[in-house]
Amino acid sequence: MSVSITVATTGPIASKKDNPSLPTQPDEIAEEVHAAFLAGASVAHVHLRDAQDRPTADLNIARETMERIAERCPILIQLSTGVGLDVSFEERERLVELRPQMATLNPCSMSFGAGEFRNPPADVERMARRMNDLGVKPELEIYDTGHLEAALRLRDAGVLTSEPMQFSIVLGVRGGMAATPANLITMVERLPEDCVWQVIAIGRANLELTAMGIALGGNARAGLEDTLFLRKGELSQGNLPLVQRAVDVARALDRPIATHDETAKALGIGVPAR
Ligand code: KMH
Ligand code: ZN
Repeated sequence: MSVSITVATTGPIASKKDNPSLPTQPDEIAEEVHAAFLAGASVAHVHLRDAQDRPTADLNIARETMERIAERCPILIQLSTGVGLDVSFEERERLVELRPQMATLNPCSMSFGAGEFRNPPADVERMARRMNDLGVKPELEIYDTGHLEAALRLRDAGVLTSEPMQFSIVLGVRGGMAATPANLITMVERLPEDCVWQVIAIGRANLELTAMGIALGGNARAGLEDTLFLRKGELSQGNLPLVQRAVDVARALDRPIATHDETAKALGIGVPAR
């Protein structure tokens, strides 16, 4: 089974002070996504920043970023609806109106570092229904064991109808599950049959848990959103080294890298007409 690699170039938290190679502006993001695509990434997980590099759900910036990516390569675009902790849910949910092929859906509220990540049940349900209506594939971000049950309840209630379900098991956010092999295995054992899943390993355990996810049959995510470092004390010079590393791990484990059309097919979504 091939591995679909997602590049997560930017995220909501880090700044260029933390890693000067962090892409924040549409052209910078598109350049990094293109390099990742050429290295094997088939999905781009996209966070937007305004001109001052603050997280934003501005639709013009989103449109411009999507266009800049699309003119470079046919990678599948997954807009983050997490956006950033200081952006209201109402602004965040409007991003799905741009009809990216995919968008994240964070099913529960939680503490997130020193902040609060607000995803109230009624709002989540409304966004899930809208994603269904617009044909935007949800990627369910699972930060704790109960988040999986919340997602499955939405499926059982007929709110989430897209098959196969697509999950990210997020490990290492302060406020969510710790980044440990035991937590990963517990979550993998509890996933529903026939779903698509990947590990999002935040911070120091990024390499080990990404490799474990691939070894266990999952997809992989790589990029500066999840770790700014290639190894202790060594900043990654952009997203490419992290993507290349995930590709190398997958190949070492004898799992070929999925093209963007193979990924689209596995997810049951249309290939971009570009
Ligand atoms: N950085 C992630 C753990 C999303 O993109 O929807 C949180 C996040 C959510 O950024
Ligand atoms: Zn994100």
